Amino acid sequence: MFDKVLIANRGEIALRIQRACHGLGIKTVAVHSEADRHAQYVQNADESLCIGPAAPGLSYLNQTALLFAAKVSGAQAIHPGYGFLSENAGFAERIEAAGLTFIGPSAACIRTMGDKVAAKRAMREAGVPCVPGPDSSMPSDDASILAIAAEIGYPVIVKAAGGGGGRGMRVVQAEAELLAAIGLTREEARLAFGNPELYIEKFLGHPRHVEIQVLCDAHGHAIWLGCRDCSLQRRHQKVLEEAPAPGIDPALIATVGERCAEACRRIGYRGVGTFEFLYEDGEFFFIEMNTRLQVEHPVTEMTTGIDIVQQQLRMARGEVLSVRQEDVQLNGHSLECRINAEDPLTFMPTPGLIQRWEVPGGFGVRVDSHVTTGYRVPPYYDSMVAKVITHGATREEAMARMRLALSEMVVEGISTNISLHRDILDDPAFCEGGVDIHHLERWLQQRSPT
Ligand code: MV4
Repeated sequence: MFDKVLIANRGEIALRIQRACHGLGIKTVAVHSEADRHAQYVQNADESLCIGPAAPGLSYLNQTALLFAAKVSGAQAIHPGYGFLSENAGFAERIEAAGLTFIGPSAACIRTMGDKVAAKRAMREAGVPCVPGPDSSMPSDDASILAIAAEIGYPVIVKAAGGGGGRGMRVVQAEAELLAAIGLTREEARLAFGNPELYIEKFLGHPRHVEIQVLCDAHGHAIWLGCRDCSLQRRHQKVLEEAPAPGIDPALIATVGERCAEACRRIGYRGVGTFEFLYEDGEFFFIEMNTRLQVEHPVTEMTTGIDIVQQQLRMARGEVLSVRQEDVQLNGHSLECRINAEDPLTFMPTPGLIQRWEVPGGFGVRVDSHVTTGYRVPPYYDSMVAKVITHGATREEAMARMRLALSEMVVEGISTNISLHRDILDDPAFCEGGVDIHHLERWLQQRSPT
């Protein structure tokens, strides 16, 4: 049990976690870099500590500083948020070794899911449908490699076991290119991840990115909380997410969701997790599991009525899951627009002073943001400044509320991508629903040829 949590993150998610803690009567310790000293959520925490200079490596990624801050403040648990140290198994181990609680799954589960080959093997064994290809790392002899790829059938994709999130992968169209592609990807993987291990899969040409949220306690109970569609992305950065994924048979989602929950029971997973799938031609194919809270968790909250961060804290405190699968009612539709401090055409970050900040409101509208008028967006971190989330009985209603919400939002002093979101909500293909992972980049190219 813990009654004081150190929040090892910044920005909107630090505020989101702080609110969930306060709602449960848990005290909070905000840690911040020198650049975030004046943020509102730092002032509103029960205690705050500066952990280092602006550079993330010296502050939010500084494990020793974070553990020291927990010790001096008396926090008994650490919430890592997303990004930074949230999927670092070594950090989870150090926290547990210090006698504190890491708010997340066990270090062993984080490590398994960090190794994409081990993750796929575990999920296939548990009955989760995976992308065709062996669940073992690539052999070293050329003849075996060529045989594996021929068996899968071209095109194939070569991925680094230590990669994920779009890093360390290469598509191979034909046999003649395979061995060179493997050589290049192996060297990149060795440099980037310190792990040259690769694997090979069937390449899917036009999939959607659909993910399933799970919630598990430490007593063998696991439930799934519907799905999200995160296909609208640019350079592996999600732009707009929604729940549920439009046009997919709910019975199929339920079947896959139940497999995910069963896999969690099997491996003794605890806390929140996300199963990432590619969805193509009516089928789900598992690619990766994320062991952290995700940016887009609010669309699942809006459609299930479940406070995922509160549940995450309760699971970490050792409570028995109070929600049964049959209690989970998927209700209506939700959209999330990620508002970034960036140029809407060039996507270059636009840090600086926010001179005016007016956020939308009303029925079915939620804004998760740490920003206020007078806030200065620092140049050192991710450029997301707000998430605008809407809910409606139908997808059309959620979209109409989003158009209205975006029309009410006023940001002066810096550029944002609000106009991009407005344009996306006018795109007939997006309005139709079910666009693939390449749609946004294709659409951006057509609207402003470069
Ligand atoms: C793939 C794929 C096609 N076929 N795997 C990119 C991020 C990483 N999580 C996995 N990724 C992909 N894996 C197979 N077998 C296409 C992608 C991909 C992608 C996936 C999800 C969201 C956006 C994407 C953009 C480009 C490529």
